[in-house]
Amino acid sequence: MLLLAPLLMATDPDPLQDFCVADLTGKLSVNGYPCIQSAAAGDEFLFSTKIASGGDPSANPNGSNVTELDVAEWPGVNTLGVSMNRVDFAPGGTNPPHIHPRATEVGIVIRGELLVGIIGSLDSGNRYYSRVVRAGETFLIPRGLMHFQFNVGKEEATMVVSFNSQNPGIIFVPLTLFGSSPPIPTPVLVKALRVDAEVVDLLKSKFAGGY
Ligand SMILES: *[C@@H]1O[C@H](CO)[C@@H](O)[C@H](O)[C@H]1NC(C)=O
Ligand SMILES: CC(=O)N[C@H]1CO[C@H](CO)[C@@H](O)[C@@H]1O
Repeated sequence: MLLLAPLLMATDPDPLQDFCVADLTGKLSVNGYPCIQSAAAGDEFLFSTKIASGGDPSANPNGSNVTELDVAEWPGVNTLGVSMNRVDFAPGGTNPPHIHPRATEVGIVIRGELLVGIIGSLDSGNRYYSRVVRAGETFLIPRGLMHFQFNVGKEEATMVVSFNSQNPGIIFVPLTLFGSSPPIPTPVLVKALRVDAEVVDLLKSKFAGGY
């Protein structure tokens, strides 16, 4: 038992070198990607301009556009337990209710005003926490809690968020329920959501092609 204990308590090991720039062509292992040769890891892996500008938030039905900066976009974060995203919002646009299964998120609104909503687990009585967050103000999303952002301003809005994971992952709740592949059987959703099959089928039709 004593010999097993350290294994059971193991978490991500501390980095053993200054950095381990991801070799994205390498085979993914438990704690990220293998490192490229350190001689090939130059300054460019410690700096990025990817979120200096954002995407067009009007190009899709949800009215928001995410510019990702996780390990796939920024190989330098490999094994360091951090990453970032920038999200741009059209007026009335939303980053739909979603969950990051592997990370806590901290964010700052850099222009405009966003309604940020977070729903606690049943431990909190399913509590809805929310506030309108304005330019310069920050918010915190504990790991695993469902949350959303919604642009309540008249202009475009932008936020920049950071995660304590190089690969936080994302579970979009509407897409998960109604757009999984293959789909969740309709009788399950009829029972769980307490609505008729027509309602479930209508919702499924909205997400059949993804988001
Ligand atoms: C985000 O914006 C870029 C252009 O800036 C566009 O090419 C891309 O399709 C947009 N993404 C989505 C999901 O709307
Ligand atoms: C932030 C967000 O939810 N973006 C999604 C909006 O819709 C497009 C597709 O239309 C998705 O790819 C984005 O992830």
